[in-house]
Amino acid sequence: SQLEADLIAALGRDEIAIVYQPQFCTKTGAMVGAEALARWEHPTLGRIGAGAMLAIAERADHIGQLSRHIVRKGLLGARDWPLHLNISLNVTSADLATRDFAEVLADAASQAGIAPERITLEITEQALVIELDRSAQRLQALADRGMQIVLDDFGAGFCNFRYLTMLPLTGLKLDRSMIENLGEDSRDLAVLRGIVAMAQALDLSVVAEGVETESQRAIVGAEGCVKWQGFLGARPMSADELASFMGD
Ligand code: G
Ligand code: G
Ligand code: NA
Repeated sequence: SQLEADLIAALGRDEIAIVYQPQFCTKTGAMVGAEALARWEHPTLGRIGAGAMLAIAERADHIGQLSRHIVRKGLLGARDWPLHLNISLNVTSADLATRDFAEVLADAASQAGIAPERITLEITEQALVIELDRSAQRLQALADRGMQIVLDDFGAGFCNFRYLTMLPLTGLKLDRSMIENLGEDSRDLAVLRGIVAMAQALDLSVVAEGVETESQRAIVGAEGCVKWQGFLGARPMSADELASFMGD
């Protein structure tokens, strides 16, 4: 299709932009890192989000190439960050199916001068269902290099609790649907509490995403989430915008 051809051209023309959304420590309020999010600035259609872009790449059999591009660009854009800041990258099933993904990531990190310990990989359940054993092995190789591995969108989707013990995870990232009604619906608070207790028993740290209000921020902090991310703190922004955000 035209879109598939456009995407292949976009990789060469540098139309794939990476934006970064800051993450904050719930205890101190300090910025502790940012999540890299990819967007396609299509010359005529305008902005295409990561989900649609990845689906097009998958159809065109270019997902590996797109992922490598995003990982390299995302890490390079973080090369001048202060050393205490972490960078989160999103990982798909196609990435985990790629034999040399760990090398690609490690090479990109070393070129950007970013220690593996500063990298968090956010994996969605969708990324795992394909072949759980193989995904677990691939993630172990990345964990062995020192990267953090977080299960993304936790609490949405099918939520297979087996993943929690089968995978070399360091944390959970709560889906924003779990945060949305905190403060209004006491049942959501009960669910949050239960999940944080379970995570703590498993030695997993919990990140809350989609935090939009001060009340939500206060609750996730009080309930033991170590980091939060959301429009209350900052929207996703370009590397340049992030530099001035950090400078303020
Ligand atoms: O920012 P946006 O609304 O487009 O993000 C939608 C979803 O797409 C997010 O939940 C995120 O997990 C995913 N996503 C964003 N950027 C990337 C990326 O670079 N790679 C992958 N695999 N997923 C991404
Ligand atoms: O699941 P993941 O963390 O990859 O999702 C990131 C996506 O969530 C991005 O598209 C980002 O724009 C969006 N997002 C980030 N913070 C908020 C928020 O506070 N509210 C809403 N509605 N979306 C958010
Ligand atoms: Na994510």
